[in-house]
Amino acid sequence: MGVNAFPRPGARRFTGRLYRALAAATVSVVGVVTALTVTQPATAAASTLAEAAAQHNRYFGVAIAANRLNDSVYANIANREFNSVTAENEMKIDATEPQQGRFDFTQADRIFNWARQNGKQVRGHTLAWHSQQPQWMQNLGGQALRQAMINHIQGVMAHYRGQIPIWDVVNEAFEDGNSGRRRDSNLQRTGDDWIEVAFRTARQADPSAKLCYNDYNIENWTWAKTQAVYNMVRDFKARGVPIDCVGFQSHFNSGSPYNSNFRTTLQQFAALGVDVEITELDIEGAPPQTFANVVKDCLAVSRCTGITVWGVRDSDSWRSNQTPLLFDGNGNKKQAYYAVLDALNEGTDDGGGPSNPPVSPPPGGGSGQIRGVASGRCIDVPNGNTADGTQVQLYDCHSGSNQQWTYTSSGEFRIFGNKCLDAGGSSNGAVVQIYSCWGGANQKWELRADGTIVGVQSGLCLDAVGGGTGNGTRLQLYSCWGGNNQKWSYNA
Ligand code: 9MR
Repeated sequence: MGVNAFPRPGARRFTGRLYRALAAATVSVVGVVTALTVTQPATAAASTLAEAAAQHNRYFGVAIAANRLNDSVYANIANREFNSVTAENEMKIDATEPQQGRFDFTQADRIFNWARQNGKQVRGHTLAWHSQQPQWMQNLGGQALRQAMINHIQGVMAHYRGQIPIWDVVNEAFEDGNSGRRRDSNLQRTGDDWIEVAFRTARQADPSAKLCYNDYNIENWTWAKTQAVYNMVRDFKARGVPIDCVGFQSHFNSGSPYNSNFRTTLQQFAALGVDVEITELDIEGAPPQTFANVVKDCLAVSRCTGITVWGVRDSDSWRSNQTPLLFDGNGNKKQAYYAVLDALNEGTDDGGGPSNPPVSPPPGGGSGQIRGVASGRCIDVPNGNTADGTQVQLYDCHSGSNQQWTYTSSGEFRIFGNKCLDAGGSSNGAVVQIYSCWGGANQKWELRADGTIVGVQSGLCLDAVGGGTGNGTRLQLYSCWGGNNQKWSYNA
């Protein structure tokens, strides 16, 4: 049982902004202080989103509206910064088949050709959807609608066969809220199997295309909708229904906020054997840190193949009043842009991976202590009390069973056999206690490479209250901020 502290974060990396600041500082004192040296990064930081993402073999894309391509500010930014393009509306059903059996690719081709001329990949969006159906389709039902859906998929994919490498085949087929059910729609009423029929049809229509299911409100691992889509994908993989990828739209706002368990979601889906993509990213108010977190989540998951933001400038957004994008209405780079660029450049300077990936000690690898970095003390169940609701504390490390925790393959910390480290809430200050194990997300924890232990339900860090280090200090959940009272080593 050798002590096995989490890997230390690597040597401080110069992120783009820090590097720029240091470089500027050097210039301002040149000739005065000659001893000051700045270590040059091995690889120069990339200066556009596409280049920075390409260093990780990811694409960085944007939703494009055909009627804005004549706006030179818009087109210049789109061309300079992005290497993947999604048609915001032009490849949808109402645009491509306005009358039954009569396809029209005028607007779709404007975007496709612009992307082609500028060397960009196109993500196809979207073939089967309850929304933006032309009137004739809205009026159909039953077998006629099922056949119309099949014809539509075949017609659109035939036009772009071999030329659009990724398609959103089915969009938004699940209900919001806690039901975990399919969304009611005319397509759903043709029978539960409509989704798999769509995927099988798409595979036949263009065997070279990667086929995605795309949805929103499936980013938070604890949400019923997320679990429902996960179960569908698992079932499809088990039964051989052709599905290659899941698109997480990632329209984050106050009603659907980003949660750091997004990384868990991406990992869990990827573990089913599909790629994952962030397909329509925008965030209310464009908080730089949240944008950076989303980027880091994608970089932490090897099957996360790319990120698309849903528009160029705030003024182009479907939610322009929320100013949720990376460029302001004048086309200036926002703080969120620099946060994204820095997050993409981080970890490439020294050839290293993402800065704070989860680590997984071998499950079933025995029990061990969880020792606080600030305190040197261990997480302890007071007096070996096995009652549900007993709050844990810091205490001098010893070999007693009330400090022996087993990290399981499902992410629990077990003690006394069937008790789990349990969060008694999901916001700052929530108590941390032991409770009978029941499989809940409040009993699951992610170990991060920087030594933090993050609650899967809350996305918050396991924290010694008030930065306390003494015997008897209680533990709680608290926003992760990098302090040593939130860092731990686990020696199982
Ligand atoms: O951004 C699109 C907006 O211009 C359209 O009016 C709207 C119509 O439904 O669709 C928007 O794009 C949606 C995307 O196709 C699917 N996910 C949600 C997007 C935002 O509504």
